[in-house]
Amino acid sequence: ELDGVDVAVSGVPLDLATTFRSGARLGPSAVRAASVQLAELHPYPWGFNPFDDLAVIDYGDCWFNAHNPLSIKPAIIEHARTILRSNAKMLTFGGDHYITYPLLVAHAEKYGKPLSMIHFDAHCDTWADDTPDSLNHGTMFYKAVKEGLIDPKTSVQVGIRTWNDDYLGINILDAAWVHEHGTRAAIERIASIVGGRPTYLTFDIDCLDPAFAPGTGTPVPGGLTSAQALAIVRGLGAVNLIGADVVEVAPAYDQSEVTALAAAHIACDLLCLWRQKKVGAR
Ligand code: 5AB
Ligand code: MN
Ligand code: MN
Ligand code: MN
Repeated sequence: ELDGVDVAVSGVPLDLATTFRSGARLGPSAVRAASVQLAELHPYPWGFNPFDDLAVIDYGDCWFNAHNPLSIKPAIIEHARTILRSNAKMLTFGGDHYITYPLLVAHAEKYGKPLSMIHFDAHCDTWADDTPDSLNHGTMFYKAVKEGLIDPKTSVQVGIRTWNDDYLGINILDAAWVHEHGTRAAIERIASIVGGRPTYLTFDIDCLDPAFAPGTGTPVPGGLTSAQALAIVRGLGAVNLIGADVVEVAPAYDQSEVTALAAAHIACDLLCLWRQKKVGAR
């Protein structure tokens, strides 16, 4: 069914009660709505439209029984397996950041574990959690390291500005580091950490400063500007990007809709990276 498709976009409108304010279920539809403009424009500053060269389909949303928390993880894994059985790359919109954990399970099955990871976030999401079926959105990468889904030494977290504990050994380029050293240095560090290994990219919109992304459940001041985040993502052409997600958009907190617009631009730039891999830089 997905023969010839380069990228399958899907949404996971998961909205868990593990955060202090909810609303991420409306993220996928808000990002899709904002991206409609991008599909029609030649996005600045690439000078081409990625949709001209890439076969992109919207696979729709992954549905699960929200009343049965135990069904959520298997539903997301099954959804991802269906897409990854073809050679399509997944670009997934959240939804609560928890979704990245089952997505990593499915990508590690397809590409072999451990994967490398580039993780944009205000938070490390590595709090210790040995509860087998926990759906907490702050503990996924603890589980992912413990279960060997990702290799901490060849993974990196970008934009961090909350208390964290580096006991898992994941590299951290915190927001202050990016402000001090700039995006060019960040791109070089990231590329040298992940090398040419199969790399999953997860973009929690709260890596951006609340001035640029107020529409999220857990905003933290001092974050990246949207220009910095876009510059870094655009600079990742050398990375072997096997899949990506953009999560935690909660549009209800943002009357201006800039949050969904920033998320859509990040998503469009990820498509541009895949387009570059397919047809070469122009
Ligand atoms: B995110 C906080 N501990 O539980 C909580 O947004 C933050 O996926 C968790 O990075 C942040 O709400 C999780 C205060
Ligand atoms: Mn976060
Ligand atoms: Mn997160
Ligand atoms: Mn959050």
